[in-house]
Amino acid sequence: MKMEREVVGVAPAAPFDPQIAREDFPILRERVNGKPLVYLDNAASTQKPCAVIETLTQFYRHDYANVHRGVHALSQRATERYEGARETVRRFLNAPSADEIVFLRGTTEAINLVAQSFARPRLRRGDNVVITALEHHSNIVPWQLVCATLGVELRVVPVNDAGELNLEGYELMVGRRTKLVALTHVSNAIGTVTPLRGMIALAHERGVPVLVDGAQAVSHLPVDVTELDCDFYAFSGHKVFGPTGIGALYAKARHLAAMPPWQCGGDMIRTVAFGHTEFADAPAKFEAGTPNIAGAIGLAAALEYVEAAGLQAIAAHEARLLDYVTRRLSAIHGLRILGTAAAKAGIVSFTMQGMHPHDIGTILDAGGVAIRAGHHCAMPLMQRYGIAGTARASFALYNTTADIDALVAGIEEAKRLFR
Ligand code: C6P
Repeated sequence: MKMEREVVGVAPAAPFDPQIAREDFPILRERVNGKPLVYLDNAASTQKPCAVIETLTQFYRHDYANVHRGVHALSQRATERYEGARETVRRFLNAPSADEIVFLRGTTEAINLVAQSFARPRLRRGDNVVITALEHHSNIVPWQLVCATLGVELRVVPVNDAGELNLEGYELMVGRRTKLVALTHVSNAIGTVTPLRGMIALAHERGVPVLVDGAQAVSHLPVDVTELDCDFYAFSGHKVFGPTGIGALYAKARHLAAMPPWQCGGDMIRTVAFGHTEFADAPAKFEAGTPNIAGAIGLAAALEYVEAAGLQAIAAHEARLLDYVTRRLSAIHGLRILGTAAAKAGIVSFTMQGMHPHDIGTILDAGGVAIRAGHHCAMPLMQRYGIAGTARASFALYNTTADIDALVAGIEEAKRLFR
């Protein structure tokens, strides 16, 4: 089968005004080192709109209690809001059922759950798991751990210099003994958007389930798990304007039904006796203990905020920012952009001749510009390019071309200091 490269189609959308969005984020009015904050570290974590901050405050002030336990009014209210949040996540991902949404701490915990509960019992010596060279450590190390203990091969789809996956290599790698494909939707380190549809279809033709790491996609692109037909989709709330410590795993119902629980305790059982325990159905089976109730409710507020802004409009706005930053940075002598894939989300990674990425980050910070510098928890990808790390600017709906001008001015200042 020949796979077409998917170029991310951004449908024309109503013009999006980042200035209006900025009003919703109080932290953007902060000054840092005496300068107005320019926040370009959204891939690490996004800032929170009033809608989320106020939802959390309102919940703790008026509705807070533990969930699924009490007959009293507050517990019922909290339970309704928590389960309502699950329905919001379902709608956001267009999953068939809210029972297919498991609340977890984030992407990392979601991938570890799939590795331990789905993959481990199915893997036999001589099998393989396929990942890609673009992965974050969270989508490498959990697989390494299960593969190493079971004598399973970890196969890695390579990337070309532009940061695009080698799809011919992928076709050859997914074989008779492949038990799972795990790949990122958007690379956190260089911004590549992977051609998911074709890759999932190919894996499915060969009977192989697919996990998608959606940590960097959900705040940038519309995600439809039904259309993608992925088996698992993981994301973190804090990267989509929600609280930290909350995220979700979408998993097809039949997989969840077949997976044993990974952590055990309260709320995930039907009956317990000393001789035998009967587990609850999914998703409760995977949510042992008191969950992050406020986190889930705050996440739902964040997703509603994003839905109201419109992901098509956000994607179109960020595409314009990416275009602008790429043009501005390309004009800087001695600057190298890492990742020039045809399909990219709002992330730009770069190095500067004669300068360590940390120095770039420190000088930019002095000017109030927040970026991330380092390996971005993607050390194998850095090794692929023969570098230790990059400076990375990553965008969200509230960023403007003025933010990019401040970034460029900071880089020029760094060049001047290092001359
Ligand atoms: N990337 C970054 O600065 P958690 O920590 O579980 O919320 O997300 C982990 C994770 C998994 N996959 C991808 C593609 C990611 O980008 C991240 C987090 C941050 O790029 C922090 S290292």
